[in-house]
Amino acid sequence: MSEELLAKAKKVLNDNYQDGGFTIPSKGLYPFQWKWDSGFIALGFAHYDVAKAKKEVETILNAQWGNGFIPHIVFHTETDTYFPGKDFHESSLHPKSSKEYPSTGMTQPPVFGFILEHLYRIAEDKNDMLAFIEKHIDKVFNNHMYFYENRDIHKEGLVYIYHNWESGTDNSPIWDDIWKTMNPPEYTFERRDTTHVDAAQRPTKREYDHYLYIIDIAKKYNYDDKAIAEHSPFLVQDPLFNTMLIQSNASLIRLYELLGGNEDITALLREKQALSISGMNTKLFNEDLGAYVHYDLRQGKQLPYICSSSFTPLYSEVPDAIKAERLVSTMLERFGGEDKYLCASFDPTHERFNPRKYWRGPVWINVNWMLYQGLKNHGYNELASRIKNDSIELVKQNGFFEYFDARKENPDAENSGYGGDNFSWTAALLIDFLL
Ligand code: 9WN
Repeated sequence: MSEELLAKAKKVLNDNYQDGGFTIPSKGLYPFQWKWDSGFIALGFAHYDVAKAKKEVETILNAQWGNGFIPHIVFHTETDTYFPGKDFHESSLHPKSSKEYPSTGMTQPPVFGFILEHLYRIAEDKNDMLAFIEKHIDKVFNNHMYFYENRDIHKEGLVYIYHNWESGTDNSPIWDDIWKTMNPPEYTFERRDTTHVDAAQRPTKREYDHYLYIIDIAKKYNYDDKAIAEHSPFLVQDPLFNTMLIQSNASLIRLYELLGGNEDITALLREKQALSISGMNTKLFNEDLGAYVHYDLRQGKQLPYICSSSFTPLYSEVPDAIKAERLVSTMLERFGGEDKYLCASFDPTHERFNPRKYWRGPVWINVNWMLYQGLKNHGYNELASRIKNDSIELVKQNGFFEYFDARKENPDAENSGYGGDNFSWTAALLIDFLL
């Protein structure tokens, strides 16, 4: 059975691979290369087609800007089946943007440090992979320095995101509190996503108005980081984003050590790492909730909600044994009932939970993969296995969807897989789970 599932997963990835040397997340819905998707996709390919794994990473890193920034979408091809496309984003407004590759002017979570380390773990020919890593590692390091130099405005080791799309968790109920502080104009535009997917599973039109308005403000300042930090109505320190930076820092340090030399770089990374870990624990941990939460820099306060991002610091050295235990009990108490698959993207006990809508409740395989790694690293093997088995089960029963209903008994639909079908990271990470 798992052989069959594995073969299907490989087919999804192979079918989504494009001639330009990158993989789309899902046909129709997402026709370009996305940043964090491409990291997870490379991990899947690494198990059976190393050349494609390397190409995926190489292609996105080629689109890096002169200041180290790596964009969230790279528009390698022309198509108007996605909105907003390159004409809306206009990355050329930024003086250091790539001249060759049009992109968005926002980013996504920093995956590539730990992805490079996983590629090395999986590779049979370690020397060959090390040579690949040596060629690309400085780009990833420069990307981390971009974050620390431009987005850590209080020099506390925590970097900000200025758009909900930067978080990767686009319409999380966490952002509802921020939308209340804004009153964007009513944009006129043609939605494309809802021509591919049931509108009940996607963000609302009004939410899109907010998304577009923040981009318009960033564009007004030519995507200048300082101006964005000053003027963006959305400015948040996200526990998932910062965890991924920290976990990627740790991988970079180990890889640089493996390569030898580079003492200045590793010393700098260690210094940043210590600051970031302490920032996470002092500013983003919420004692009452027993979880990490988002911090709204605009309003100067924590956003006191628990979502799957709240547990992802387990995928790093951020929580000590006591905090790790706290996280696990919060997860089990609120998200872990016997009637549920782990791990819902938003607190199932909260009124804002919606089991079918995107990041407002459904289970996502990439977050599950990070939680699995984290739980294992912190010694919670049984819970790690539960998350892994739940992920495999959801895909086996429903197919390679973008997200899944966390309820084991689903009264609303026969199929509990939602959003895009034949979704690349679901396939890629399933391969890693199975092998
Ligand atoms: C906007 C590609 C991306 C993922 C995000 C996911 C979704 C895009 C959209 O798809 O976002 O970036 O148009 O909804 O939320 O995490 O990277 O798979």
